[in-house]
Parts: sequence; structure tokens; C-alpha cells
Amino acid sequence: MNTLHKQPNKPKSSEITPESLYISRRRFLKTSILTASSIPILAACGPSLIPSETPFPTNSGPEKTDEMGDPVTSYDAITHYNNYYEFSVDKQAVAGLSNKFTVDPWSVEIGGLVINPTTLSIDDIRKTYTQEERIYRLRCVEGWSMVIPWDGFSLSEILKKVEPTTDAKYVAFETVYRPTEMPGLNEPFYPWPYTEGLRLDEAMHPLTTVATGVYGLPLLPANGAPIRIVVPWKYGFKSIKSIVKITLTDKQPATLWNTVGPDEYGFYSNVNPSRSHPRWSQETERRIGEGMRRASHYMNGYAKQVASLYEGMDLMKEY
Ligand SMILES: Nc1nc2c(c(=O)[nH]1)N[C@H]1C(S)=C(S)[C@@H](COP(=O)(O)O)O[C@H]1N2
Ligand SMILES: [Mo]
Repeated sequence: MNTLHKQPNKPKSSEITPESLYISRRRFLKTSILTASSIPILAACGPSLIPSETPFPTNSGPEKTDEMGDPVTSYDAITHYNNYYEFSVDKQAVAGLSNKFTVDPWSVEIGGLVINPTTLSIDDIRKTYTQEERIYRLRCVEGWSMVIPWDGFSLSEILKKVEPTTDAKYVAFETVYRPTEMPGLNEPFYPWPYTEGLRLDEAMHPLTTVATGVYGLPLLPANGAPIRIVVPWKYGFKSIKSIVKITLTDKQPATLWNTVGPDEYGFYSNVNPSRSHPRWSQETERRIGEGMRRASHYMNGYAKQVASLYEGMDLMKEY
């Protein structure tokens, strides 16, 4: 079974399924009713689905750049190349499958270890918090990246209002679970609903963003409408979409990816080019819209702002 090392850059899709089986053995054993044809691909997760030639224009976006001088990715790519497993594991199928998803009415419940639990509608959120453009890189664990002009504000603004108690140490997030509109939820392999988590100090960091828009337009369902989290220094899967629940807790919360593949997807998942994923290197990435791969940056280039959160931790072990 030990064939998981030295992954070539572009494995054939036929190489992926057996490896997914390997890492997920325990969960597969639990879900014994699965037939061969329903074996899911751990793609959030496998570099196989990255097309070698992108179908998207090199740069059809406005002439905006991130703080490193890199242009924003085209609107077309941002809205048509998505990881959103509740709809599909096929990145290019998500847009079509999600375009009728109901995002109004919508509310987000915020509770747990807080003084002022609350439920906020999207209108409440839009009225209360000033949205600003935030151009951040999104680095998927699969090895591709985009530069995305989000509209949003810091999650800390909401957290300060609900006032975490002194016992609160973590923040757990949950995506809506709506099988009638989300065909991917029929896949029994994953522990739905999609969940994510941050340590409270990470969640309070000003870079941790609540996004409600992209390119000055309301988020499309494919990008997590009507409201999602963006954590720019971590692998993309931490940036959870279409959230309905935020819970302050005293224990590290379970997360979907950490549950299905604890050796592959740690709780922290800070972008770290020198720590390989067990099945592939994280040293380089392909910026969507570009041909050549480029070097990946420690903490996705945000280390100056966030490295202090991890002082004294061994991030090779606490990955
Ligand atoms: N609920 C939910 N959130 C999710 C995902 C998902 O499948 N479901 N995929 C994650 C992954 S792997 C990535 S890379 C980003 C992609 O965000 P984007 O499609 O807006 O670029 O969303 C993350 N958030
Ligand atoms: Mo991802």
C-alpha cells in the first residue's frame, strides 16, 4: 500500500481513486454500502483535476493587483472553477449546479460560549458592517491558486459584538445542509454538513474575513453565497462557504477534512511549501490563468501579519 510518495506533477485521474481509498480506509469500512461506482474522489485533495491548460482567459479582470503586484484572476475563472463538494467534486460543474441555489432568506446563528448570542440576517450584516474590497490570494491544497477581490470585513467585528466568554478558545463554522438543492450531499462518504474551525486568536485576526461579494458583486452560490469565511494564509478548504452557524467553543472542533483525512489535512493547515502533503509537494502552485507553476510562499505570503500567532509551535507537527 505504500505507493503514495513521489507523486508526479500531473497524475492521471485513474491513479487517484485507489489512493483515496487508502487514506480513507477507516471511513470506507464504516460506510460499507458504498459500491465501486460511488467511490468519491478526495479531490480537495488530489491534484489530478487540475487541467494542464486552463480554459480561462489569462487576465480578463480589471487592472487590479494584490500587494505582491499580481493581477486579480478573471471573474470568469473565480466563478466557474470552484471547490464546493455539496454541489459537485467537479470544479467546473459547480457553477451550473448551484446557480439556482436559494440564498434569500438567510440567517447566521452565532452562539456557544458568548455573552450575547444572536441570529443575524444577511440584511442585518450588510447594514451593520462596512464592506471593503480585500484582494487576497486563495491557495488550494491541490496546488492551484487565484487572486480574488473579495468584498468583506473582519470576522473580529462580529465576534467582538457577541463577546466570547473567557472559556472560549475556538470558533466552529458550519455550512448550510440542504440536500434538496445540493446534489453532492447525497455522497455518504463525507461527514456533512461541511464544518471548519479556527483558534479564537486566528478568528480574531483582521485578515480573517467575512465575505459577501466578489468583484463588487454579491457572491454567487459557487463562491459561497450569501456569506462565507476567507482565511488567506491557510489552504483554501479552511475558507468555508455558505455559513449558517458560528459557535464559540472551549475545545478544538472537528472539521470535515481533518475527520476524513487527519494525516493529510491538519486543523491549522497554514500554507507551508516546505511541508509536503503526504501525496504531493506543496512547493509550487499554478496560478489560474498562467501556464508556468510558481513558487508557493510560506503562509501564502501573509507570514509578516500572522506568523506571531504560532510562536512556539512546531508547524511541521501541528500542520
Ligand atoms: N462548504 C464548503 N466550503 C468550501 C468547500 C466546500 O467544498 N464546501 N471547498 C473549500 C475549498 S477546497 C476551496 S479551495 C475553497 C474554494 O473557494 P472558491 O470556489 O470561492 O474559490 O472553498 C472552500 N470552502
Ligand atoms: Mo481547496
